[in-house]
Amino acid sequence: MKKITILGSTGSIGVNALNVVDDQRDDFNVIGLSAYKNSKLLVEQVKKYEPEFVSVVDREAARRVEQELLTFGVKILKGREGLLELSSYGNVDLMLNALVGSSGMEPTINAIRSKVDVALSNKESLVMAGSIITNLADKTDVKIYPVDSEHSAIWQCLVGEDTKEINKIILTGSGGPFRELPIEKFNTITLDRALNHPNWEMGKKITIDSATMMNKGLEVIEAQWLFDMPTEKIKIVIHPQSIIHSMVEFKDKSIKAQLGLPDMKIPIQYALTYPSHCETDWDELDLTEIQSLTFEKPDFIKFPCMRLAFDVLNTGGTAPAVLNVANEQAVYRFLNQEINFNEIPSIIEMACEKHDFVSEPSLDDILNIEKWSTDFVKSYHSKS
Ligand code: MN3
Repeated sequence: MKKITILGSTGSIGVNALNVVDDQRDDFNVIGLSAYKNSKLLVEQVKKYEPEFVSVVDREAARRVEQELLTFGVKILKGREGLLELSSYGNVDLMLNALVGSSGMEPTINAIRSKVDVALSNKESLVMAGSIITNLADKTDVKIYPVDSEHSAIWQCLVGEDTKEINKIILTGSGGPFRELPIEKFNTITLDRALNHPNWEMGKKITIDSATMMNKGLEVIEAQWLFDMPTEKIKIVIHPQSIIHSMVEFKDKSIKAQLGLPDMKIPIQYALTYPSHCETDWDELDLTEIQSLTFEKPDFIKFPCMRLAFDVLNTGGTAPAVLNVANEQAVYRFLNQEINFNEIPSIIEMACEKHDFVSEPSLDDILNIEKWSTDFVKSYHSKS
């Protein structure tokens, strides 16, 4: 039985992961769960999976959870410190990090320090601190298993291969809801339209990241660290049907691709059960029904967030962390309807230009830059 902790168990990835656990109930023992503030769902999960620990970041929600679970033998860890404590707990085999945003970085580092393998859905961890995390994982011999569907696809394509023979990695992306919208109309984009993704059901932050295409940019950075690839060997191809989840081209120009219906349960389960592909009763992909798979070049003019991601990757140091935090804060402001869609990339670009660059940042440098970038975006006055 694999002992697992799931951070962000009440979010979209966390809920899907528990569905996977339901299907493979004899293989997993859930030791820890964590939520930000969804106390109702967390209490249900605790009653069902009987973990030893839960962490609740929001204090008010933590009190509610405590009251509901008075007679339950579960230790409740509160606040941000509680989350950091849960992620440092070493007596588990695998921690799924399904937290949203830069708050997921320290928990990833904690798990690796405690020699716990990480199934990583929180791509922001690697965007913020890719060098620190990959060095630490090497030193402690901890494995990082990708959960992001594109990276899971690449990982599956690389089973049995020599990574020195990779010619390039081809990340596919659906293009989001505004792929066909002319650039002149981008100033009319409303929150509702941006929250309406054509193929994937996801949380709000990543749905907006998909609309701006920053999600693909973050994934380029994530791929660089996961697969130790130089920037010039990572390409983006737009593939609106989201059936091919990514590809690897080898030196002989042979290309391997991984296909499947756009359902996050597939990459989640592979990360939890690797190297096995376990039996499921999920829907099958019928290519005769899909009929055609199409591909386009990415549009870096319409979607400047993708260009910014390649820029910070080339700059290195603290630049990707600034991009990540500025993006996150800008997305929250867009979700609060305080700024318009076009302002997201401009704010990020300003933050990247203005920050005090550090070329080989320590964890403290990154935490300082996180604070600076947050303040920078919060103090921005919208022009709309
Ligand atoms: Mn993805």
